[in-house]
Amino acid sequence: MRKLDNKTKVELIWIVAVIAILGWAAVSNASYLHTNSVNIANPVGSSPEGVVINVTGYQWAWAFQYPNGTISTDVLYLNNNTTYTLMVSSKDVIHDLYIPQFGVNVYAVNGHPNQITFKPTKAGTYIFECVEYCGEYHYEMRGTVVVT
Ligand SMILES: [Cu+2]
Repeated sequence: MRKLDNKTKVELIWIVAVIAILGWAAVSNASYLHTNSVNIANPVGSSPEGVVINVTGYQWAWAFQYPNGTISTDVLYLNNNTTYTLMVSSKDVIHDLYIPQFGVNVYAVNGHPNQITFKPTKAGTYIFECVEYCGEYHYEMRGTVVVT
């Protein structure tokens, strides 16, 4: 058998390393997509799952209305291991509610509510923000999600 020279060895190491990195990326991406695949916003209409929270974006804050009628502003209170459906709408211009921890990203459009379903599985405090530029104080449309 022919002995490999050093150049060929280095090349083989590079090839194996690149395949390993791409393989790892493919597997982690596939598992992320698998766990978040149901997390897609839809127009309101299909029957909502779990606890329904009405979310209203307006210049420049978010209001969350819970089933008992209470409203919180800029803090979203959730219970761990509970399924929620957010009914997201806007009072004025287009906003976009983004909660990266739960894979939630849903447009808030006046007259066209969208819904999204998700389930927090870890207690903690997370962030949310508006990711659609919506005017002068757009940066104020951020807050916390408190999961207990
Ligand atoms: Cu906004």
